[in-house]
Amino acid sequence: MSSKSSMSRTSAATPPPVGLAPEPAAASFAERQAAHGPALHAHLRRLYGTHPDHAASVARLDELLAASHAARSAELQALDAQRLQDPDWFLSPRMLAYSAYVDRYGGTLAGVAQRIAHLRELGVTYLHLLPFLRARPGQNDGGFAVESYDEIEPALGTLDDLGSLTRALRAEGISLCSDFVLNHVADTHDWARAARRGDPRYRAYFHVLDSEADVAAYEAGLPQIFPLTAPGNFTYSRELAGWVWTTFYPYQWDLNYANPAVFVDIAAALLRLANRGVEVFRLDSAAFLWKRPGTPCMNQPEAHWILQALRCVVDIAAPGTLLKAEAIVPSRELPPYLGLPDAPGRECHLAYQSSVMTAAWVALAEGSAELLQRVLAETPAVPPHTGWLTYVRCHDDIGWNVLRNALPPQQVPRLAAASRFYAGLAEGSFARGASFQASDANAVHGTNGMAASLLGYDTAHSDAERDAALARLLLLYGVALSVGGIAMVYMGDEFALGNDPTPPALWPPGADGRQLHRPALPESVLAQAADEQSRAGAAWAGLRRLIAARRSVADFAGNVPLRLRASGDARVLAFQRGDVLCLFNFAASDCTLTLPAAGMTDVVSGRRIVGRSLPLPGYGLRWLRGAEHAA
Ligand code: OTU
Repeated sequence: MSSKSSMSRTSAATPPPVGLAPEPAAASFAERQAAHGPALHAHLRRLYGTHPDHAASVARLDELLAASHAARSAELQALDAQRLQDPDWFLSPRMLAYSAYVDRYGGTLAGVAQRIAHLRELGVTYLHLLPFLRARPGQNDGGFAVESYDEIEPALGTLDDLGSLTRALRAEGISLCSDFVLNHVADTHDWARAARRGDPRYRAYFHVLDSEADVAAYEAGLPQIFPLTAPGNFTYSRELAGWVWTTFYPYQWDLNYANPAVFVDIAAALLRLANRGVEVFRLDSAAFLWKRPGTPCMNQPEAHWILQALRCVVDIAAPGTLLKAEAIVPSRELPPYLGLPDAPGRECHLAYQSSVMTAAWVALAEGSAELLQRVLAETPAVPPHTGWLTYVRCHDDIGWNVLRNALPPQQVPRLAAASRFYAGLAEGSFARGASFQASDANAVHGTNGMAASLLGYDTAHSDAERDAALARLLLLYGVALSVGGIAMVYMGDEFALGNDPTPPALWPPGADGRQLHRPALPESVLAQAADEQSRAGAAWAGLRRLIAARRSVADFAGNVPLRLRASGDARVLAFQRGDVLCLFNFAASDCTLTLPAAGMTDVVSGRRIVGRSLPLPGYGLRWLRGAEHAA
């Protein structure tokens, strides 16, 4: 990647803050410790300074960092050195993420390795595999109830398989991203078992409330993540004679990060996985790490300090490693996960851009770019050496509530309308999704469904309708690929794979509505890729054309700022990245735009546009070079 001009523009605009660690550079362990140790110790002091175990846990952590660095393979240390020289390596427009469940994609970890050719053809450089560590038997929230951070789920393979897979991926230039479920453990994890046995040391790993009055006091301020399938945030345990904090399912016990031993044990678990070759950690439920009475117990300052401390940990002991925040939170709360104003860029390297993703779905339901444009206008530029993870769909529902505060109160019903639209309940809806955790059709919670099913593939009965569904799929992926950051393809979307056809009665035990968008990707679908006449082949070809074009545009690097442009048409979103003007028509109807300059070049087709008038078909997108001359 060579976007020198844009990179210098970014760093010129954002001078490094005073008093923080210097810009990373290839450094020895001792130098890294000298650079990041003071910040790490400062974070631990403000989190745990008054805790009786503070000094001992700092000493334990320092030892752990040295031991972990010493145990790191030569290959991984070489990778660390390379990345320290190029801290923007992951912001290149060549980066492309792919997210899949191991069993749904390749059956096992070894099976995933068999599909590397497919990843290579798509252009993937970052593979996010959903939880593959040993999970609680029976119900386990798709693996998000982890029983051991040091074992692989037996049905998926072994630690050796993980090692082989990471090496095979690395040889192809693909980084493995693993979920790191750090907010909670399974109720069958050794720590939870010890707590239940009455060991006070491990009881202190969890939040155990003594009285129903305490529970009620907390509940008053708390949101409910699964109000229908797991109401409330606490679960009574007879063995503990108290109420355990369980934000998600009752078998997912929230860890108590007010206890420094929890922080050190979690940091140790993360470093062991990093030394096994995991290059990126998806920090699950990062917003929930700190509890404070009278608040929603999300996005608390201490949660950010914990993440900043973890960042110091990887910067010292495994500096080639990336941290990605999974914080599905209101737009305003999201930017701090890339660094608070007093420490820009010193938290996670990446964060899910859930506001833009959700607003793009609203835009499509409304046939208007208005809300998406507003969200983009309110999104600050990312700090140096950080970027967004941009996406269309993932393994979770589309959670409408992240946009609640982006709308004036009287306009919140727009979210309910979008939810109804994608559940196929609105007049003229092409979607076949389902509402998630909503008690009635007007409630605003989430929407489930594969992109293809939400975008009209299941309701298309003519070629024109099938073309429209494909255009919508490419429109949303076009936004994710050009808005800035690492774009992620959710498994199956590259083939316009629809909802899981398995009847709910046959879903895994305890599966909730999100199972709808967790289908398997059979070999037969991959085999259709070459046939552009097929549904799978047409999506594959269209998406690969966009991905290839994106790769050729240096201005699509994650550190090139986005500038909104007025399109002159409410249906059309317009923004500029460097020299490239990006246009997206969210309505079914065609329109004609006036371009800022004559002679612009279409990045995808390579064609030159004659004059300044551009017809943009319904659901059409254009990436046009030559905007800088006009600016
Ligand atoms: C995360 O998600 C995971 O992505 C979910 O798959 C897990 O169920 C959950 O944590 C518990 O581990 O709020 O910010 O669909 O958006 O549960 C974290 C709801 C989360 C998810 C929500 C979520």
